[in-house]
Amino acid sequence: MHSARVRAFIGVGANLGDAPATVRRAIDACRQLPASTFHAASSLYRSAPIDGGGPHYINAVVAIDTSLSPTDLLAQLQRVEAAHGRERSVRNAPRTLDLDLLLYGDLTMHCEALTLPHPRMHLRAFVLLPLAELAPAVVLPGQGPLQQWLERAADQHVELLA
Ligand code: PH2
Ligand code: MG
Ligand code: MG
Repeated sequence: MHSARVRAFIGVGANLGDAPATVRRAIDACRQLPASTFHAASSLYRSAPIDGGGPHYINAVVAIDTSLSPTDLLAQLQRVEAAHGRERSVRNAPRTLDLDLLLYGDLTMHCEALTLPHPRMHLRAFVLLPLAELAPAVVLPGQGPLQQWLERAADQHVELLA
């Protein structure tokens, strides 16, 4: 059976415990997602928390090709978060692992469980910089070219991990 594959981008973030190790393990977990093929992972980046507290974050972006629906993919990402000890408390609380579905092809959708593109991704250099490594020419559906948002976020300090 042939099912259509969609390029999806996943934001990976962690700011508790050994965050670089957690992000690397999460990237590996993305290689194992069902009905999906791993495409690429960005470098790791370090930045201060935005709209939240706690230690600095480590962030990365992963690209996969998937035949999972957006909501099935989200459920898989939440399963990986839970397997890495994520506890959901208040919004933007420090987290051992955060996996955000950023883009699902050029789909836009808005429901209680999932908004695509991720509603704040275009404002956050810690998402835009790693995404630009993988897809420099991508246009964020409904929001415009990634490069345009990257320029606007140029004042946010994000450090490339060696
Ligand atoms: N994630 C948040 C809130 N703030 N700040 C940084 N630097 N990196 C994140 O991944 C992050 C954040 C909510 O998910
Ligand atoms: Mg999240
Ligand atoms: Mg997040």
